[in-house]
Amino acid sequence: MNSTRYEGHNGHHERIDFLTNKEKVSSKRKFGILIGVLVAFLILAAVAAFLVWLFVYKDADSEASLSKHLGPSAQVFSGHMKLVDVPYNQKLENTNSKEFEDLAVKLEAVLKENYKKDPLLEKYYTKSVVSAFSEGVKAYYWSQFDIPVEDLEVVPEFSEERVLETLENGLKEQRSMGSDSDIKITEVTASFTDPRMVRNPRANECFYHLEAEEKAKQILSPGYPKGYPPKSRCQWQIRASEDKAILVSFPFFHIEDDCSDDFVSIFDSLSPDDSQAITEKCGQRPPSNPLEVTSSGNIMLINFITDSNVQRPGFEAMYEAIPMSKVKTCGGVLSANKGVFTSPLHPSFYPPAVDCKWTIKVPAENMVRLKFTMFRMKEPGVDIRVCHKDYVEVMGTKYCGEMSSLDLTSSTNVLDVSFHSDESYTDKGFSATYSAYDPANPCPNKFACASGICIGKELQCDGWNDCGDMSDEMKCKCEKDQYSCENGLCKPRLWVCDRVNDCGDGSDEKSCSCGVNEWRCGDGLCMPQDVVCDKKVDCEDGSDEASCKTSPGICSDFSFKCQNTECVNKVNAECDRVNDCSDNSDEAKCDCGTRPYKLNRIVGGQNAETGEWPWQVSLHFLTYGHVCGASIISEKWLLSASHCFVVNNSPQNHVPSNWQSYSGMQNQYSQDGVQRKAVKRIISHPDYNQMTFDYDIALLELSEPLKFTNTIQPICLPASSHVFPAGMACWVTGWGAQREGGAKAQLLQKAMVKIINDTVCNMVTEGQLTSRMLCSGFLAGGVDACQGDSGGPMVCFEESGKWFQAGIVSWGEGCARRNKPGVYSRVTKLVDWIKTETGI
Ligand code: 4AZ
Repeated sequence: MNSTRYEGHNGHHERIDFLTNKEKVSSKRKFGILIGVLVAFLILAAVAAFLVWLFVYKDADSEASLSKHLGPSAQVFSGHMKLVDVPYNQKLENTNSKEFEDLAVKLEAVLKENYKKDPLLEKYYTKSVVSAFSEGVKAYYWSQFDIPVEDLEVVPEFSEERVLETLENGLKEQRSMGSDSDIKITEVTASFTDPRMVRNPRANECFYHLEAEEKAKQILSPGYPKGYPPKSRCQWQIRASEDKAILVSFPFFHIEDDCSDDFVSIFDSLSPDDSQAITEKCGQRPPSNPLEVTSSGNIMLINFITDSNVQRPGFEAMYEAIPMSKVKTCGGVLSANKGVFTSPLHPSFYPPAVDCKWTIKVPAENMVRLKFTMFRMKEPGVDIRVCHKDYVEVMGTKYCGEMSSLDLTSSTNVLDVSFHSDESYTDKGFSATYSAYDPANPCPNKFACASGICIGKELQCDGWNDCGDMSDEMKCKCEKDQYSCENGLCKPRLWVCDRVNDCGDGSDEKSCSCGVNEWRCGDGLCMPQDVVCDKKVDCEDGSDEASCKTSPGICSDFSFKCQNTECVNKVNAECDRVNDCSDNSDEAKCDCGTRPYKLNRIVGGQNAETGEWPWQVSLHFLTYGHVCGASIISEKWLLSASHCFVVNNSPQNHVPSNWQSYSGMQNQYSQDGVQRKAVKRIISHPDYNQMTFDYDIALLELSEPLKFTNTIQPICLPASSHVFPAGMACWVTGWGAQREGGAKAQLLQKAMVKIINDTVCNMVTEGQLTSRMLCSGFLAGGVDACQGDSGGPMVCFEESGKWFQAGIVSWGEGCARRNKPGVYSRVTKLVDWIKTETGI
């Protein structure tokens, strides 16, 4: 084959004649290979074409007319135009009618003409579609522009303002010069719109034209309740007769948690026009907080958009026509001595575009006390200091956003309260109570706080801030058992030198230094100086031995013990990012106590943020739902309280299969990011005492390991030598009752509690404290763990940048009572048992 080449023009038969036998065989094989390669290539091309079809074309919007055009650079604007001199004809509501077609074509031409006047818009303009008409005569439209990827830098110039300005200029021109078109437009809106929300008016798939009537009718999301399909694009256009508004309520609502993936958006228009959006919602709503929205006119548009990832059950909605008077009538004169008033339709969302004014008029010699018991007027992009959109105005101040309470008092006997809602985004609004009071005697038989509220007389000068503004604790003459703070407050003597700044000016903690030859223990007690570093623990918290410079290898109870039996005489040496042990065992197993999520630093209220306490676990028992808390200490082990599992007359509590653990949970009604694991084994501490709650600790082994994520992480266990000093601020978390005897919380709650010194703790618990317990909270009451928080963690942040678990919620007398702090199992005293049982 080397030297023989065929150079003639004949077919390959000729060539074969020149070949040897061996070459003949090899040539046949080559021909076979060539055919094989060709076939393989064809198959590959077919597969590639199929994949392109599957991912590019099939995945795009199913409406063929749009999917061809909406590339990554498609920019869509939607809005409405108000027409004059066009008689409204019911047939315009039928998108298949000739009337619809004729008028739509004319308007689409007008839009095109207008865009042509701006070279930038003309360049990228693709098309305009009139999607609906409504009484008034309003035409709803959308316009699409396609910007090639290479021109994307010009996008900043290509703005909503530019589109609107072009359309408005078109209107002005038409007005001043007259136009050949027989259509006059008096008003136009245009706002940037998510391309997924625009529809061809004649598309059938998941597109509904509905008529609201007095009798409520139902809407279901596709696939409800089994689950909506991926990439759903649904739209419901709802109309009512001209004198009616539309009320839509959602008895069931559960879609994905992230609104950038799946969402329901509702408009006070037939266009998905952001300037007329009522609301956009995602996630799951409990039955106690249903979504209920109202239109300001007789039209409404609901959009349902989903991505291809997570699918949830969807929603059920009811729509009905309600009298316009119910929506538009509000405000008035309130002349009773007390009363209640609310934003329109509260607790449903108030309608867009309403203004109300209430004038509260009480007898001439009286004044008005006004209390908002619920206040929620939140809107995207609003600065709550300015409240330029929806607001309540009282005595010249505008209020908006979300407030847990707002108390106001008038300066005369008349108080005006105004409510304003603009065209876009509404919320639940407010509920307020008012009452008349006599300024000469504002609180008959009660104490009047500076804020105007009244409290029981016995609460004045008792050391507790009952008014909330301290006014009940000012100018007090202190009793014998009270300490007189420098700022004039009186505090129980018990609180002096407890390392908690009870006075607020630090005076109760200032003169706590001990004598010249004395050492002050962590709990405030004074000891002779020579107890320090005598290798004997004299202070209860070990502070006299904790920071001693002893020769390496010499150990005290408060030294950190390295794996190689060396001792480190340094407070809290473990996981502090400094290698103290020669075998570095103090920095081993330190993948714990951190939270991956960047959290919003400005947190109001007590609801925890997602990922804020990633070691928190909810334990569900049989069909009771949440019963106890727990914490993650490794992939397979949870830490909780024994009293959750050892219950008199209830052997069921000790059966592992009766429990389910939920990690990564924040909302009891939402499973997003949650890992549910069955419990394989429950190990209660053998010395747990049901009478005294001593050794109230249990370990749960999971049936399969957790996968750590942004919202699921283990907490650090402290070494037995770890010191959590009195006064240290720590956090307790759980879904327990929000007040004594109250209901369990739906959202994870957090509370800051301070470690209380053992002497005080033992006193206030009337001697019930054992060395396996510690107190945390506030002797003043008000902040505490409660029923349902049991087993959950109390954690403290160390300078090393890690969170350590100091306690397990165990018991207490009631919840948040004065002088009755929460009692926790002391983890440092039980950590050796934890390590022995789990091997972690
Ligand atoms: C309980 O019943 C409980 N105030 C837990 C904690 C506290 C009280 C009761 C502390 O699980």
